[in-house]
Amino acid sequence: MADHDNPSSIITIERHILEEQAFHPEATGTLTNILYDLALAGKVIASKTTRAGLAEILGRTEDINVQGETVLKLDRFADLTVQRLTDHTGRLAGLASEENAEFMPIPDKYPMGKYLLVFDPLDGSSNVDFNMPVGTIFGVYRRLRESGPVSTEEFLQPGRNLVASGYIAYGTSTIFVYTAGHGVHGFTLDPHVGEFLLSHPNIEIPRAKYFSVNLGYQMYWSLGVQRYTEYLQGHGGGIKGLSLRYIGTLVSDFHRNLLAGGVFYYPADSKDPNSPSGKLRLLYEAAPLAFIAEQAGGYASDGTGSILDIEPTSLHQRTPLFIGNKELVEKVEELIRGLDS
Ligand code: AFP
Repeated sequence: MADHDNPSSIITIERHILEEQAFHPEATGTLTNILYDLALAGKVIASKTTRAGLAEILGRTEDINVQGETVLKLDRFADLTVQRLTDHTGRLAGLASEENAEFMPIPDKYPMGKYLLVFDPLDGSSNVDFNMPVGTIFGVYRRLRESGPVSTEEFLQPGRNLVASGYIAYGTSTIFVYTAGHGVHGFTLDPHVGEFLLSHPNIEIPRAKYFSVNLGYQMYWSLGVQRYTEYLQGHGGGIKGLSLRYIGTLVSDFHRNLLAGGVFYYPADSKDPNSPSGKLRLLYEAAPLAFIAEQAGGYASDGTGSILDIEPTSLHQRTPLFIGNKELVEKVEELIRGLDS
């Protein structure tokens, strides 16, 4: 951890992202600025989440989003904040958000850039009512065509194509974690200074301490996933000593396991016949976090192979997700191969 009482050890997010740019001599600074725009969006959203219990913003709207869920005002605020802070800069060619059925092209009055942004503006929003942590997840792709109007197909890129991804966790403090392919770095928002300061350089997942899953759905899982859960609980020669922690906000569960070691999973289940692949979205949640996991020495799988290799077929595609320490995620692949195929 950095010593923020000593000015010479303070590294702001702007400085860090700029220094990362040195890894890419051909870089124009556009990606750097997109990340900085997202950090600003994180600050604005954090200013609302910390006041959620007080402000009029808390409460449900009449609307139902594309996932069939009630949209909270805070979701809409976060969605619009990311759009407003990124759509006019000439850096992006389009945005796709979990909250909108179709992708959002850049308005005609603004210049078009060469990057695409995918994001989940407020992950875990059903936790807002209970003063629990929430987060924003994002991924940045290069667009596939040099020019012309953007199409949905350009967003349907495998996670391997991500040039950067990250999340902002709004918890006891606000933390911005990102990778641009050279390690994973975390920054904590200093509310007095109003800036994200480097607090977690070069994050690597340590030995596993936790497993995180909604055990309430156990009866709906395949045999392989049931055995895996027993393995994590130490039964029949399984791994001993893991603790169970589950918040129900993917960003927060992932962030804890990234720093402390562990595996999070949301498997396929038979609970809802309309959603056989579980609940999580490939584009907005699984792929961006999978890139971070791999950069931190971990791994993310859908139970059969890497999340990063999945070619999406639709914007709101769902996927089973197992993410965290590599050997723990590989173990579920082995059990699913042996018991479910
Ligand atoms: P909400 O945004 O509707 O709260 O969903 C959060 C989420 O997509 C993800 O952040 C959690 O890990 C997961 O759902 C929790 O789902 P369960 O409530 O089914 O366990």
